[in-house]
Amino acid sequence: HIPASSTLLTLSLAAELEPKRKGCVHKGHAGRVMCVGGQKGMGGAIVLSGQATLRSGAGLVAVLSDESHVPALLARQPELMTRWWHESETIETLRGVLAWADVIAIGPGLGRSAWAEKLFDTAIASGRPMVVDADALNLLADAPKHNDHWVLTPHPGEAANLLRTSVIEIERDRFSAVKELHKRYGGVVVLKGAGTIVYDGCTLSIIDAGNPGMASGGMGDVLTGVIAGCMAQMLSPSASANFGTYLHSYAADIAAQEGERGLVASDLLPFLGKNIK
Ligand code: NPW
Ligand code: AMP
Ligand code: MG
Repeated sequence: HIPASSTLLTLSLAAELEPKRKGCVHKGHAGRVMCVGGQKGMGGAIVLSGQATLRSGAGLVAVLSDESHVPALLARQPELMTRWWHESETIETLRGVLAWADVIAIGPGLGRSAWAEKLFDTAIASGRPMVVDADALNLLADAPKHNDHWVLTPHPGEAANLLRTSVIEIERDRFSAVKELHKRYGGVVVLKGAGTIVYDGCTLSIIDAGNPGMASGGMGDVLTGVIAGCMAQMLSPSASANFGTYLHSYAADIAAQEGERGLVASDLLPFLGKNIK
């Protein structure tokens, strides 16, 4: 059942949240985002997040990943900057790398190794606004924390892990699940899947866009970047989660106009810059 207090986030409501670019803006004003993730074998996930962050309007984007991914990343998107950190280096060095960012997006392809844990703990300690996704959500489930400055983007599997329950229980009552996630972990929660919902502790939005073609690998990694790109442009975590989630589905609907079959996450990238208004 749909709670009476929920809002259907339609095209016209999303357009009101759309970030505006001033004529005199420069790249430093449009925000610096560090996308953190991509253990060996998972480089594609964090490349997609980095590309989506750029395409949603952030001024400068860096990807902090396994060093082995740098050549592929630069070949794919030379506008991205590259960073890496080895476990043999100090946490002080890592702090310095992360200090560059206005916003951190963490989790896609991150894994759950000791390297991943150090990246996650140091990102949290930086106090920066964050988008927390994928493996970073699983690390959060292992050591729960509450924070008002993050956006959490679980799919039902990650939500079940965060609430120590099953995917079936999450899907049985998604509205209660998103509220419980907010209560336990704080911030703004985007519960993904067919019928994505966003809860900021006050308003519960149902995203009125998206299609089944989105059920393919890498789609959530793009969403992480879109929300981080919105946060970098000075949207609040709530506005970033609502507008970013709508924009992601809106781009997917345009990309699927000729058919949903075979839609892949990178197909969304050219449409993330399209004005909604
Ligand atoms: P079941 O049992 O299949 O029905 P995982 P992941 C459930 C990276 N990637 N509705 C699902 O349920 C990511 O960034 C890298 C219902 C299962 O229990 C992560 O770091 C790519 N249930 C890492 O891989 C491209 C749903 O969740 C569990 C659901 C693992 O992420 C791919 C599976 O979740 C990927 O993005 C839904 N809508 N969605 C790359 N190119 O480098 C999920 N579930 O084990 O966290 O697996 O989401 O693939
Ligand atoms: P992830 O599982 O992290 O890759 O995220 C998948 C993304 O695709 C999320 O934004 C989901 O909401 C979206 N998605 C997956 N399946 C569907 C579907 N059947 N209808 C609409 N959106 C979907
Ligand atoms: Mg994902």
